[in-house]
Amino acid sequence: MKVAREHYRSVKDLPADEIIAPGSPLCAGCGALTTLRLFHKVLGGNAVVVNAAGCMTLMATYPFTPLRSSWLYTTMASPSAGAQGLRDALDILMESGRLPKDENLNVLVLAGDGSTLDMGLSSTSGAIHRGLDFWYLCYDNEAYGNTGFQASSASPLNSHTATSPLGTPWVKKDIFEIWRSHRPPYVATISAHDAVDLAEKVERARPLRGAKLFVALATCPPGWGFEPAMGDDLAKLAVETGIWPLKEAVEGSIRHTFIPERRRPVEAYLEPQRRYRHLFQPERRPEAIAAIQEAVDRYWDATIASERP
Ligand SMILES: Cc1ncc(C[n+]2csc(CCOP(=O)(O)OP(=O)(O)O)c2C)c(N)n1
Ligand code: SF4
Repeated sequence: MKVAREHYRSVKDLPADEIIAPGSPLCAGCGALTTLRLFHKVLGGNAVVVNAAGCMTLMATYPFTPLRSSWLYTTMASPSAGAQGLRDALDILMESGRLPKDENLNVLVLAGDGSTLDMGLSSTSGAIHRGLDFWYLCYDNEAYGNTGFQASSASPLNSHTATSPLGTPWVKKDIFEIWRSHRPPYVATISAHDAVDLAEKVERARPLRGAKLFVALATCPPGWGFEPAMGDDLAKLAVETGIWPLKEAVEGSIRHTFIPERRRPVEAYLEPQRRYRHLFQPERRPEAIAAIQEAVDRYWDATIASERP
């Protein structure tokens, strides 16, 4: 079940304008880059990106950049503090008449899960609490990608990372709920696989003043261990197995924008990825696979009970 589309009926309705030119130093098949490309074209070029150190930082290595918008680089812990400085500066310039109001910019934080869920959480918590008017796009590749794929608190249960070679023993932190508990106007999960859902969410958030979070599952060929051409298949499987729910919370009230009618077994998503190979080889570990399936089933049982009429 999909919610009714309000702004875009199909991908053909998305803006044709590209804010990011082809060619970048990122890996072939980088899901984070596809997400940023889609997100930015819907948001529009009138934005300044505040980027926490991570893979996306390679997009702005002077003097080369594929971006048409402006860019501020910050430490991993401080993109939301950087966003506050930029928002204040833009507001002061407009109030004093030095910046025409129609040249106002959207302030967009762009950060990985390591920055978002771990190092930068404190400054972001403060920014949401202060009601800072900004956009936040977290590309969640489920580890510290840029430095060799070490575990972050977004790394999923039983997944291999450089620092959890036998499988991550912890459950992924729920950044959607952490943000929601701060009562910002808008929080959403998105997937580059469903560009129309992504675009619809940007439009629903656009009129809202305050902090607006978008968390995207970002397929990562070298970190997850798959051929770059398979990226969209995996993103689709993440949604169809129910591992990556598509949802939003407007002023705190949650709804799922897609409820899979018949969820595929999680194995369909896990098995093609090298980071889960130890669950299938040299011998199958049914209890570890079942733990992942049970968590997904529990989530959807509760969701369906609360959201289905
Ligand atoms: C305080 C601090 N520790 C370590 C680093 C080194 N470092 C640069 S990028 C990066 C990984 C960032 O991970 P994430 O935020 O998940 O983004 P990704 O690399 O996956 O794009 C690290 C650890 C740093 N810049 N700052
Ligand atoms: S390591 Fe992963 S997130 Fe980083 S650029 Fe490569 S594909 Fe993208």
